Amino acid sequence: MVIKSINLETVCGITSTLPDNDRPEVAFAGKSNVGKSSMINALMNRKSYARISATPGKTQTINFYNINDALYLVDLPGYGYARVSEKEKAQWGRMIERYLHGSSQLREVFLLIDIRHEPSANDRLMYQWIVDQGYEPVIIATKLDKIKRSQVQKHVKMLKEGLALVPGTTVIPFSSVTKQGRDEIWELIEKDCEID
Ligand SMILES: Nc1nc2c(ncn2[C@@H]2O[C@H](COP(=O)(O)OP(=O)(O)OP(=O)(O)O)[C@@H](O)[C@H]2O)c(=O)[nH]1
Ligand SMILES: [Mg+2]
Repeated sequence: MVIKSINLETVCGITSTLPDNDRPEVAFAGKSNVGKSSMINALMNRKSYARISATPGKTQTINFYNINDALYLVDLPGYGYARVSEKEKAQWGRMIERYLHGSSQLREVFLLIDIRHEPSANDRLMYQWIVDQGYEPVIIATKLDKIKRSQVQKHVKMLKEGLALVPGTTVIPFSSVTKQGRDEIWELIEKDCEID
């Protein structure tokens, strides 16, 4: 994908009305701090257009990035952020649910999991829930640069088993640091959004 223009077009808080976009959308879900915003920056060839932070819970809104007026990359708030009240967590859960359930333009959901660690109970719930909504999530194994090359297959297997993935599910190891996996992810997005 040749990036000609990017624009953070819509930012939705807990009580916002979600946009009724007329271009395809792809969304990025995953635990807080897993690297969603970093990945969106890498896809857009930007260092810090999407705000990132070493402290979990950076993205607390649903952010719609308009790419080339052709599609939207949708940055979702992370789950499992400990310093948020139960009430707020529940509100966010409902907001994400409302988006995934209600968007008429959502073509693909990417679920990001840190390649280093066993998926958590929340990761499993999120995966199952996306599947239950009728999507076939693509799994992005993030922070690939943090493990040795010789360990990659073992970690991908751990991830597949830990999430109990539907056989045939695509898993793409990815690093925002080295950009490994970037082209493959764009290819999938272009296919899902029917862009050539
Ligand atoms: N080494 C390495 N660090 C990464 C990578 N991706 C993200 N990080 C770091 O992980 C931290 C969290 O990244 P974010 O992109 O803000 O994570 P997020 O999933 O958007 O987090 P929330 O907005 O809190 O849900 C930052 O310190 C990033 O620099 C990666 O591929 N490799
Ligand atoms: Mg973020």
